[in-house]
Amino acid sequence: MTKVAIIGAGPCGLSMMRAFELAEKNGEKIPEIVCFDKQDNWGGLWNYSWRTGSDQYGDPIPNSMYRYLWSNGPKECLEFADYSFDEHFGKPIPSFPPREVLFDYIVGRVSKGNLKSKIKFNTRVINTIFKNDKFELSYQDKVNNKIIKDIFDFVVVSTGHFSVPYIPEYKGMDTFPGRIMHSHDFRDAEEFRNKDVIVLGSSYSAEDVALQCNKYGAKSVTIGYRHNPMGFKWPKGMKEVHYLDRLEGKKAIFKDGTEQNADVVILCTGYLHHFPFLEENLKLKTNNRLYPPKLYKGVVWQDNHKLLYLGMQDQFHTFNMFDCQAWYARDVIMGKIKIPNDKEIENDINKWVALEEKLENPDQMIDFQTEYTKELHEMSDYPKIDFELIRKHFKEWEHHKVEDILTYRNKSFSSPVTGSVAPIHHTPWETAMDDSMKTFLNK
Ligand code: FAD
Ligand code: NA7
Repeated sequence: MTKVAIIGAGPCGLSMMRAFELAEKNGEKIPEIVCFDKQDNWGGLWNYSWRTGSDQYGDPIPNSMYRYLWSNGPKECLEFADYSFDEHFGKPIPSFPPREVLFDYIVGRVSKGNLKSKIKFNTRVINTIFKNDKFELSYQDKVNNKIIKDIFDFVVVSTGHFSVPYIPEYKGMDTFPGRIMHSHDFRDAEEFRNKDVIVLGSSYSAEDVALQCNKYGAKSVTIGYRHNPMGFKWPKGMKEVHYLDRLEGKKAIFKDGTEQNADVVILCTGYLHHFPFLEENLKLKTNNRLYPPKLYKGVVWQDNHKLLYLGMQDQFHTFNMFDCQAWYARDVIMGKIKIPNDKEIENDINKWVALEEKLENPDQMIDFQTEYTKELHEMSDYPKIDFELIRKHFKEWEHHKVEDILTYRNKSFSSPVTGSVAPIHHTPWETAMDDSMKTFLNK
């Protein structure tokens, strides 16, 4: 019997398991599945952990999410086609839920059957080699500190790529008297109340960590961008300046001459695609981009079609794109989709990479990833979902952010699955200090 290893039980790994589960429900004979996760629960990054550094077994913590994290895009854009928010919560809920609510939704879909029994928790895959047309996986049972080996026909890598921080160095860091940390280790903005905070970076983490610090009472927040400023209308107490030149004692000195007192520097400088558990010729090597090369249809490893990667793209689309990838991967594994010859694969990858390299603004990037997801969607029986509406929502969301970065999370969107319109949340995001599911759902 064909045997499949799924490495990681975050949203991508769970999409993969769900795809097989539905095929089985349809009467198809599915392969044997073993899923591994190094955490003690499923949900990936959405499974919040207070821990930073390494866990009780000495293994690096994958979690990068923090307290008071609210969805950074409309939930309607990530809705599962086969399991709507209305179905899970029994009523329409607002468009920008906090982390706990999304965690509940993700695991709700997979909790009804027996999928959890197929996951080995607290189990870290440490090595994968390909020989004699099979994969030999070595994994560590962390609790009992045992190394075990097993053989698989296919490997699905769904380990995420926002867990291993990229940490640049700036002049003066070695003598800075305050705290220097990466957003990977950021957990609670309360820590920075009355502090002068420097945030470096200009993407999602920089934006959200900076806003969080401001919301929870930092004295000042100064964002240092490298290439392009985010350019939002920042509220009182926040500013965005060009690139940190150096730290001198407690002073941060920027390229544009700005000098700012600093208690803490938070590096929101992104993450590394890091696969220490794969042999060299199986490793995807890429920066964070919308179309990493060497992945046919963004999923199948060009040099070995029995190795599949999920969710390795930079992301506008998330959960339903992961689903489209997983449904496609399932059909490749089950032989329902045939992979073309090497030349066609190369041409297809090159076509997407060339298109990606021409993208100039967020609207074009949204179009690009929507087209990619739609193409995948058409290749499997993933249920109907309105990607044109999702495209429209993403563009509207981008424009809401430009209008006012403090209020974009107070808006409402309609579901691409059920058509229902989200109610406006009872408390505007700027003043909603409690992010618990109970408070979010119950008022
Ligand atoms: P992950 O969620 O990272 O899950 C990977 C899993 O693999 C983990 O459980 C990990 O333990 C396991 N694993 C890793 N290595 C091994 C190994 N060697 N052996 C066994 N198991 C292993 N997306 C949104 O849609 N909306 C948001 O608001 C949003 N906010 C975000 C905020 C932050 C701070 C970050 C970092 C990301 C955010 N994202 C958001 C994007 C997020 O990456 C995706 O939503 C999603 O979690 C990706 O799923 P994944 O399964 O690919 O990876
Ligand atoms: P991203 O989106 O990969 O962004 C990384 C950012 O880091 C980006 O703005 C880079 O700026 C910046 N960067 C990288 N190196 C440096 C140095 N040396 N100095 C200053 N800035 C630097 O990662 P995020 O953590 O923001 O987002 C990851 C996920 O978390 C995302 O999917 C969200 O949903 C939440 P550049 O543009 O290259 O100048």
